Amino acid sequence: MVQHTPTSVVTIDRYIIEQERLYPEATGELSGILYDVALAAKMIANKVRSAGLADILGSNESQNVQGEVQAKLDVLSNEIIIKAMDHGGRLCAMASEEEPDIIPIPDGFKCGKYVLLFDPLDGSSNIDVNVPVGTIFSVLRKTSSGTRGEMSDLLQPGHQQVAAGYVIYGSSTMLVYTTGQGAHGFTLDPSIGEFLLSHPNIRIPDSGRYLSVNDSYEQLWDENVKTLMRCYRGLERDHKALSVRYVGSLVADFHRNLLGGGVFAYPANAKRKLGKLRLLYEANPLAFIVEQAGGAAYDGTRRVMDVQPTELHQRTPLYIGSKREVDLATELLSGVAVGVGG
Ligand code: AHM
Ligand code: MG
Repeated sequence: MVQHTPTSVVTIDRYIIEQERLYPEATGELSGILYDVALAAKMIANKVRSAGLADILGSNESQNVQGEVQAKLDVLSNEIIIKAMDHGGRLCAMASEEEPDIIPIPDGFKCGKYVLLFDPLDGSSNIDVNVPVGTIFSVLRKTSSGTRGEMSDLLQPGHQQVAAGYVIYGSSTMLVYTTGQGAHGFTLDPSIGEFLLSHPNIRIPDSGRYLSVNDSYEQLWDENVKTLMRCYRGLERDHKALSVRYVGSLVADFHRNLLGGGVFAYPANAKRKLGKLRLLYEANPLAFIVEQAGGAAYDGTRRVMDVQPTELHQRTPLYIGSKREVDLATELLSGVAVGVGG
């Protein structure tokens, strides 16, 4: 890995090229995908920033595949990403949280050797109240033999990801990505329209400071989950009491815990047997990032990135963040001790 100090000015384009040069066999296709994602992120950031001015707040009449009302910015962000990515010749298919089926590369455009999965605007129910939202993406290598991408290319376990990342549209816009060589963060300098390296080689603290969970579901949790949450709150096992912080916007909750240490949990509950979050668009990409930063992600029975997906919009319970906190979840929910819990 090329080392940079936080004071050297490094654009995301330069950083991606430097990483690519470490692999003489690289064709540049993956780098091209990352450039295009960064461009789409800048376009979405611009829309999010001007949302209150441009009369694009509020919800559209259509519903997405999960039957949730789509905010207008969801639809716009979805279109921006598809248009930024479908003609580059590097992808053979895409899938989006906002689309029911596989998104093919239009006829006439070259198909490449990767697929892209994305949640164009996560947490969009928060847009109207000015809370940070985000984009999450995952890149996998095509495994099928034809030219066009197939469902099997999209339904791969998370450990097969070649790149993943997220963009947070907050007080500043940040893009964090990994290609398996650490997790690196870039902050958008709006005056020059460039993502600049601001957080090289992010490391999540081993133990947590924050607990992010929507405990209005507590009555619906099973006893093991309730015990885990009591530990996180310092009420059992002499566990340090974590501070509760819950935005309800996954990227914002995850980002804070990644930098400050902590755990985000969206457990299964009696009404949502698989939780709420999507394995392919949300859990897997963030799991790749967190593991690269020294943390962990667990689904209540196994490592998130080991789950073999069976459908595009599959949901999963999620415990993600600092290693010790996620190890404790693993121990209490599966009964197998994997680390020091207290
Ligand atoms: P979305 O993809 O429809 O925006 O839903 C996902 C969001 C996450 O950002 C957040 O962590 C979660 O839903 C919050 O759910 P809840 O309101 O049940 O706590
Ligand atoms: Mg989402």
